[in-house]
Amino acid sequence: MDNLVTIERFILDNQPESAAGDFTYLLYDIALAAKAISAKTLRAGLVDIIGRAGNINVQGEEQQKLDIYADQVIINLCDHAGRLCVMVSEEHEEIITIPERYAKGRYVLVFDPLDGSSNIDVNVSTGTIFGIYRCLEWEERGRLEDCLQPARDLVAAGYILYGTSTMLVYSTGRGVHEFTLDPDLGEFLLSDAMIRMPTTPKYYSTNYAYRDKWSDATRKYVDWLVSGAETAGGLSSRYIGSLVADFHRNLLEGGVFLYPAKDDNPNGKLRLLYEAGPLAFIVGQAGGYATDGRQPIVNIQPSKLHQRVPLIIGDARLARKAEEFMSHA
Ligand code: FDP
Repeated sequence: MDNLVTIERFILDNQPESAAGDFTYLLYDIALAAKAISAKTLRAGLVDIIGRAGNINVQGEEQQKLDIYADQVIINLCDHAGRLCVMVSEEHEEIITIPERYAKGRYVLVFDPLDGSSNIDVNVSTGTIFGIYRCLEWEERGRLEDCLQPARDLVAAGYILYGTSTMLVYSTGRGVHEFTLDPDLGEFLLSDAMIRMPTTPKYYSTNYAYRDKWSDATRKYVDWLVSGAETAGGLSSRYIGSLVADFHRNLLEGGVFLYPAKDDNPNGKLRLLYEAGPLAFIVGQAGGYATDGRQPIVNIQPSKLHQRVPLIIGDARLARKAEEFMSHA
C-alpha cells in the first residue's frame, strides 16, 4: 500500500499553493461523479442483459437513461459547493446557472456527461469529457460569455473512460496524468504520469463509411494515411465510434483520429466546447496536436454553446499534415 498514489493525494501534491482550494476540490467532485457513473454503467450492462432475456430488471425499476443520470450526477455534485459560477452540458440547450441559494465560485465547468452512449446497449466503452475555465467576470452570475472561451484558456481538462477498467485522465497544463479506478478500494490510483504520445504512430481512426461525403482534400489525406507514405510500416485502422475510447487508445499507442466535415454536415459532428476543446488541450500536453484542418482547435473562439467542429487529433505530425492537404483545397 506504501506506494499507492490516490488521485486526491496527487492533485494536492501537484497544485501550486495558490490553487490548493476550490480548484482542487472541484477535481475531487468530478472524480466522485466519475465513480458514481462508473458504478451505474457497470450495472446498466447487467440490467440490460437481464432485461433482454425477458425478465424484469434487477430492482424492478424503470431504467433511467444513463446519459441523463450522468448529467444529473455531475450537476448535483458540483453545483452547491461554491466552486462554480456556471456549467455547460451536452444535455442542456442553455447554460446551467448555479441556484441563488448556493454560493457562487470562480470556475466554469463544461462537460459531455456520457459520450458514445449509443455503445452502452452493446457493452462497448463510453466516456465523460470535461473542461474547466476561470470565470471572466466575478461580479456576474452565470453568463454565456464565461462559457464561450477558447480551449487555450482552459485551466484543466480531462476525461473518464468507462472501459474494461474505469480511468480518469486529466491535465492542468503541466503534463497529462492517468488514474485507474480500483474497484475494491473505490479509489482512483495513479497509473501513469506525464504521458507523452509515442513518436511512431500506429493507427488512424475514422468512420470510413463517410468517404463519399468527405471533401476531395479529406479523401486525399486519408488515402495518404492509408498508404503509409511517411510512416514506417504504414498505419493500421481502428475505430470504435466512441470518441473517448478512440482518443485514449491513440494517445497511448500513437495515431490520429478524424471526424471531418461531410457534405451533409459541413462542421462535422463533434462539439467544440466540451468534446474537441478539452481533448485538444490534453493532446497538446502530451506532445500531440488538434486541428479543424485550418487552425489549431485550441485557438478557435466558440460563438455558440453547442457549436460543431471538424476534428483531426492525435500524433502532431499526422494532424499537421491534414492542414497541408486542406489548405490546398
Ligand atoms: P455518440 O453519437 O455515440 O454519442 O460525440 C458523439 C459520438 O458518439 C462520438 O463519441 C463518436 O466518436 C462519434 O459520435 C461517432 O459518430 P459516427 O457514428 O458518425 O461515426
